Amino acid sequence: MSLEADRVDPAAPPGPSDLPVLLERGEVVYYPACPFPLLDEADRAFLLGQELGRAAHKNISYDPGTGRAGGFARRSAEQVNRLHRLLATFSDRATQWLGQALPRYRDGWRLDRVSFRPVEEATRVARLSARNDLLHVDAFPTRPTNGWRLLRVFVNINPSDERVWVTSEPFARLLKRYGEQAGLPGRANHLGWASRLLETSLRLFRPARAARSIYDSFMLRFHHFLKRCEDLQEHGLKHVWNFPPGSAWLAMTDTVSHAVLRGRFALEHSYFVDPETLALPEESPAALLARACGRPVLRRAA
Ligand SMILES: O=C(O)CCC(=O)C(=O)O
Ligand SMILES: [Fe+2]
Repeated sequence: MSLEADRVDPAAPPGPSDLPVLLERGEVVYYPACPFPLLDEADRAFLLGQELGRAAHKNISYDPGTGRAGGFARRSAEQVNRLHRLLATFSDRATQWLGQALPRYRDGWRLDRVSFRPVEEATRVARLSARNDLLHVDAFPTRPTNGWRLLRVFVNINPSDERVWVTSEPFARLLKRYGEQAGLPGRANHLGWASRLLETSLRLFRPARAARSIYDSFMLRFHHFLKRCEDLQEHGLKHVWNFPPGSAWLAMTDTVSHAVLRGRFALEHSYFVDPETLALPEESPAALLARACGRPVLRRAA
């Protein structure tokens, strides 16, 4: 790998008017100190002591919409309540700060999940499409967005160790380079038999759930394609980020290609950003994809 090792940029973070443009263009915005109040020492120690419930879980997760948490090993009612309370507090504080930092998105966004990532990334074992140490842009298999953007805030709560990311080029350039190979919508056979079978069975077993939009199917296919793409993984441009303990960073992860190489104990919150509120709607992945394949890719609102 041709790693271009670099320390994170210590420059002052951008303000509310520049931030949307940077994020939508695929920059990672870094905060040397988390810009909202974090947990106190006792709560952090409690959180660092939590374990995953079963091997199937990648992370401990919390849904601020339903108040439900999952993925952790249950020990007592008191522990479960405390974990809920901590994750809900993290969600409130992150969301409050983000609303001030990004007023443009605040009224339209939908809160997705909070996750706590207790597992060391350097030694995690997962099937290829679930591996986060390979460069990719995000597409959540269980939560198609129909063009809503993925905005995520990460905080490294490890008391002593950095979390290490690699980023590469943004979606716009990856689409130009690899879109055809990944299978642009509308091209013959863009869906392999396995994807067609999956789509059909999803519809059979969950008739109430709308089929994925063309956009969502492509984003998922592109996510898998990039992880398998030797050209990108081996020869792509790489920027290494060392996020120190206590730091935070923001990114639109459907645009910035990224991978996590090392670190444990991160907190994360995802948001779905309404495409109507974007600063650069013409540069969104959905608009770029529609232009690349010459057809609409989103489902119209009913
Ligand atoms: O855990 C991280 O630092 C990022 C992993 C990742 O790529 C993801 O959650 O989509
Ligand atoms: Fe990711």
